Amino acid sequence: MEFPRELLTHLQAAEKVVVFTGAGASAESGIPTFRDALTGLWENFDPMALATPQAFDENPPFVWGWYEWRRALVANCEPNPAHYAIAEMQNYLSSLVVVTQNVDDLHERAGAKDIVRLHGSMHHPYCRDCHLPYTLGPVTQGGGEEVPPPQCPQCQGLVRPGVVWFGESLPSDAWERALEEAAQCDVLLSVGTSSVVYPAADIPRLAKEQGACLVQVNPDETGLEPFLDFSLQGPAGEILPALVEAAYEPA
Ligand code: BV8
Ligand code: ZN
Repeated sequence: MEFPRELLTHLQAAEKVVVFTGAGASAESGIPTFRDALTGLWENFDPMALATPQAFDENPPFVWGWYEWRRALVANCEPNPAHYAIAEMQNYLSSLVVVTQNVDDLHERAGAKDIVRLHGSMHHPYCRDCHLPYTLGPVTQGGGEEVPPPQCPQCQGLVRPGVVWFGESLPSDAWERALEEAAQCDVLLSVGTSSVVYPAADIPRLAKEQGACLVQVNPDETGLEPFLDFSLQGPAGEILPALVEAAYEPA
């Protein structure tokens, strides 16, 4: 796979790289993205009807069951070559920060060390009432049925998924860190995101405005096109390993 010489030079000269990822980074692991027509999780559910605090309050077992279904799916998936290539890049840079919108644990499982989670994690639920973190047991059900959420051992409140729902603000520490890293990076790789969910979708643009080289890895076009320095069209699982090799491990 060929890459523009200028892009390779940017990556070789870079000290700090931010890899900004969305659902597409996990697609080749077998995890449906939110919007891809055939596999989108939301294909079968109304996203605004599920990924909101209102939905959980209205029907806790239905929403908790959806997250347990997803957790079972993720538990049975493996990181894909995109996740491993991102972790590999760490060896060649003084700083590589993964800023992810995803709530799966595939970046960790592939060895990424510095991860900023803008939308939380499906693996770290907490009590809706007293916010006590809750430790999940091994995932049991994968059938997509309703599952009553656990009760908080401290206040008997309902345990909720540890993700940021629509209408909820992002964790301030993660958001502040993401802004800081976007402002300081030499290159930002936007991987597998349709760039339509805010405020996360502002991160690549902010990096560009502060002088970073902005690269997109996505088979499709996204809202980011007008701001890109380089657009690498194709699946991240193929492009990223080739890019890391071309930039850092030339034959
Ligand atoms: C906030 C966690 C305010 C949960 C997620 C109108 C009504 C209501 C709200 C809004 C509105 N207009 C704007 C808003 C704000 C809203 C928003 O942006 N809505 C959008 C839909 C318009 N944002 C919010 O509500 C945010 N909070 O604004 O708070 C506030 C402020 C102060 C105080 C109080 C409140 C919170 C948003 C977070 C929502 N939670 N996830 C869960 O996961 O269940 S978002 C969820 O969807 C994901 O986390 C992800 O971020 C997003 C999906 O986006 P992508 O990751 O980009 O995935 P997508 O499927 O879209 O695209 C996949 C891409 O991959 C595609 O481009 C595809 O081509 C590509 N691809 C496919 N295969 C591959 C590939 N790429 C590479 N390789 C491949 N192989
Ligand atoms: Zn509680």
